[in-house]
Amino acid sequence: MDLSVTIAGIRFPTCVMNASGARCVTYEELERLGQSRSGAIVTKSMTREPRQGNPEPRYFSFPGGSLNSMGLPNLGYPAYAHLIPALRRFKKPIVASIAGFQPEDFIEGVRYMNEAKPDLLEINLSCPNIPGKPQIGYDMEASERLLQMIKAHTELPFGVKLPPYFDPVHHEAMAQILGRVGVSFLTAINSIGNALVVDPDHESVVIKPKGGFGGLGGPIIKPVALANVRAFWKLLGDRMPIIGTGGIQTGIDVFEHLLCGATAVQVGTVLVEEDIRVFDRIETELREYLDRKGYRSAIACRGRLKEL
Ligand code: RRO
Repeated sequence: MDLSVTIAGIRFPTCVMNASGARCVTYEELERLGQSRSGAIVTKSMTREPRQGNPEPRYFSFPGGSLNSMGLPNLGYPAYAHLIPALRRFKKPIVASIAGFQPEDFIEGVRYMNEAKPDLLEINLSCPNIPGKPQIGYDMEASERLLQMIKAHTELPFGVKLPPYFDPVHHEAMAQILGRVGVSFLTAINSIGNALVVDPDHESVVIKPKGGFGGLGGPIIKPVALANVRAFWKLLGDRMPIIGTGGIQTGIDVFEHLLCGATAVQVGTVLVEEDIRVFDRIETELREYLDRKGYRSAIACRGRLKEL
């Protein structure tokens, strides 16, 4: 069973990797991803300055999923630029996730990465948790301007991490932008922003930042994630690899993302909950399920979702 995939000319040994944010902030965490069965090492979204992130509690797990408002805790561009070369020894793709508060930040991050040479850049257009900073991906003009600027400043292949969209008009507008800019891949979806979980016993919100509003992840968001993967697949097809993320807990969940059109997938909430052994479990489950279905590779089922 071949679970390897290629995105923007980069070969991934398996199609299941960590989502940016999940156990990938520190050097130790990135090393552990290197040692694990993750198909890549994806960094936490990085910013110009190191950040502690938002006040705690800022992550809450509940039966349906997770709510987070981490607030971009990360080591900063220079630190990641310094440690990325040491991660090459794991012989799997390194994906650097770039964030920023203004376009110039992203350009600065790209400059650092031009030196550090990760395999791919994932431009985060969708962090929902910075007070007063809307998700760039919901502003089509700002997204295109930013991506064109990035294109002009790097030779590295780069993709975008998108927020969930809930109307076909927005999928179409973003697909056109991605085609015009010529990005190498898209990752869909980031957490569903500004959700609220209530603790009825304590008559309280469950996380501290932003009055309790945060990004929703985990099984509860899988249908929204699948819909976004499918919508972009139908618009872009073979022209743009899609990394599906949202609600993956099992090998069958991976299969569903692949059927909708994903080339690879990322796991966030389940990686936080289960730690890096989750990659072994999901890989085994995916192999068994594909085998039972008569598929010989992960890529063979891509996009093959039947419509009625
Ligand atoms: O750090 C965060 O609060 C965070 C980010 Br940058 C993101 O892109 N998505 C998310 O759910 N949390």
